[in-house]
Amino acid sequence: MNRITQVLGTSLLLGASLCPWEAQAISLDPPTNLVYNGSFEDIESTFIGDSHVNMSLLPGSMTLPGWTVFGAELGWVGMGQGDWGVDAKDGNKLVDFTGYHNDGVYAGVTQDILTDVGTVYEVVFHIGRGGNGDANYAGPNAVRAMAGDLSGVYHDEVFTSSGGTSDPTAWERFSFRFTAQDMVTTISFHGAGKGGCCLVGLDDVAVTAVPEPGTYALIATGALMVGWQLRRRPRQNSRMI
Ligand SMILES: [Ca+2]
Ligand SMILES: [Ca+2]
Repeated sequence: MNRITQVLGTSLLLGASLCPWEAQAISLDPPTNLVYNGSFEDIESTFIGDSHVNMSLLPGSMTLPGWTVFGAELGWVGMGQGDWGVDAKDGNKLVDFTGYHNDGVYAGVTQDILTDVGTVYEVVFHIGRGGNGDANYAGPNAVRAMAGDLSGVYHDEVFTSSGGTSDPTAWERFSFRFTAQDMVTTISFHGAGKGGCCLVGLDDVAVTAVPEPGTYALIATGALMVGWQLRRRPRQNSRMI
């Protein structure tokens, strides 16, 4: 074990023995994604693809793990032999709000997540277009995103991707924030516009708690504690000799 590892270990132990805010000060864990299956993957082996590696899901369906379909038929799109050439942003599956119907009536997906009242959360998601080589896949595409609870909607916004060439698949990142007002928050996304006929893609959704401003100061305090330990240790050792 080198000295930096030893000191870090000492500091972490020190943090564990101190009060909660001091322990938090040296915790550098990445924020937890509160969305279950934000990548729309086949994590429970429920996907049954057709000849286009697509699974058509009707409103009310809960076949896609973590999500409930609403509004219209949804395409749960996979990648593989016979697919439409649309590449997922993450993993190998995505959802298409135009489904097979492609008629301008859009599907949506919704999920309830556990939240802390008063905490600010950031929602990050990706809108997809293209991948087929057909201009009908080129976008621009629009997705309406909402967050709220039984008492109302906190956030309601339409996000529009850019258009462009239809191949390869292009994914654009969007985000918004909301302050939770209940212990359960419902997030939902549905199609709101499309260039061409055939695809309004969504993939790679994440909801994470936004650290309070004071947390950054605490993290800096933790770093200073580690630095102080590194500087102090040689003098301690020299006294022992
Ligand atoms: Ca995915
Ligand atoms: Ca479609």
